[in-house]
Amino acid sequence: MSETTIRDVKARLVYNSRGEETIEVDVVVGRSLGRVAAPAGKSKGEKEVMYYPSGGVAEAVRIVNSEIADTLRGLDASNINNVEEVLKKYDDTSSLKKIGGNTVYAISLATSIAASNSIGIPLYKYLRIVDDFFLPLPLGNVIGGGRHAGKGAPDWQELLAIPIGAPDIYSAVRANLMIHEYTGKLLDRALGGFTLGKGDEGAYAPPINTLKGLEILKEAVEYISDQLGFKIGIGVDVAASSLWDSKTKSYVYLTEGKKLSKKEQIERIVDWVERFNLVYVEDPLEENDMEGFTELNEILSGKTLICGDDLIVTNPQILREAITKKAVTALIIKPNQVGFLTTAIETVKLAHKEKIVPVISHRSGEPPEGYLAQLAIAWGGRILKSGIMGGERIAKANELIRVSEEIGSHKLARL
Ligand code: 2PG
Ligand code: MG
Repeated sequence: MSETTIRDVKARLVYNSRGEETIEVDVVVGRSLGRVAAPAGKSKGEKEVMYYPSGGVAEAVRIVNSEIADTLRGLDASNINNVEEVLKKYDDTSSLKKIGGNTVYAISLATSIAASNSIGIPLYKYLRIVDDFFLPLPLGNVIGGGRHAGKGAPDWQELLAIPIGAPDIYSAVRANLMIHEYTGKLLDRALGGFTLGKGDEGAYAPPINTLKGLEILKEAVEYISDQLGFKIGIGVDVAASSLWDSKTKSYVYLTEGKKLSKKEQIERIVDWVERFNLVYVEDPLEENDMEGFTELNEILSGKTLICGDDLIVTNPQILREAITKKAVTALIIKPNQVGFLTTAIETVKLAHKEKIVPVISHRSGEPPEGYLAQLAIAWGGRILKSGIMGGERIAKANELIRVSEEIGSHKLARL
């Protein structure tokens, strides 16, 4: 047995930050353990793989323990392709409906973690695809709504802060936390009392519309930016597929009692990008409207990052199409949208080659671990979208701080 031989694989059912069932996989390599629980989205892209087989998490756990584990035992964990080949043989469907994308993700990543532990190097070095390491800029939700909150919260899913001028990772993380805290005070003042209630990703979920939310966030960002003495940007995830009504072909704003046509939606995005100096706009249009993305990208050219999440779902073929159509300047990387770690890596490499900014991202239902930060560093993600508040979000920021001790806290990405 070599030091990277897989000795054991075991799956179990645990829970994510939203209290939903999820799969957790243990992989033992030599004397080392890799343990990964999968995340889950609520505003999911139509073209994402299926998370689980029809019997849900329990069936996925049974399949791993009784049909997959034996075949994986004895394989070399340092050859991730061989491990993923076994999973591809078991499930050759493009949607991964037999085994589930979350099952594949948890096995692939747990294997890599166990292998990196057994040979004694950190995960970000083990999975590296870049020559030079830098820390991603943390992008975090301050105010939110959409599918991540209840009725009355903003229609746009995420109003975000990104400390683009921070001199080091400590100031970057602190800036986001200070903005979050100060925004709570501003909301309390604006609403004449606010419960400080939060949505799925730790962003405040106040009873206000998106425009009011952006005004309050702008005030908070300017105040904290002045205090800290560096530039902080505002970003948004519109998650426009959640607003889209295919019957009336309109974007429905429940909080405002309004429906916008595609043209009006584009006008609103352009207006608010200018008014609030937005540096990052994710999914401004619904996921099947790549032409709309192209149109918007042309109008806003260079003014802001246009990022595709539900549009591209970490899929290299769709990214290729988006590049040809000049639809985006950034894309979200969520490995469980495609299941296989190697597919996510292929997508990131393509993004680098075509100068598209990779944004490594959490999901709204997360496990309370920090691995995602290591993936962002390994893959040269210029942005890590991982929220601000809540144990499962802080875990990623803390991991950035830990790794910064090795690669230098000043080595922060620039947009
Ligand atoms: C998104 C994500 C994460 P979900 O839309 O970008 O913020 O949400 O995980 O629900 O898809
Ligand atoms: Mg999104």
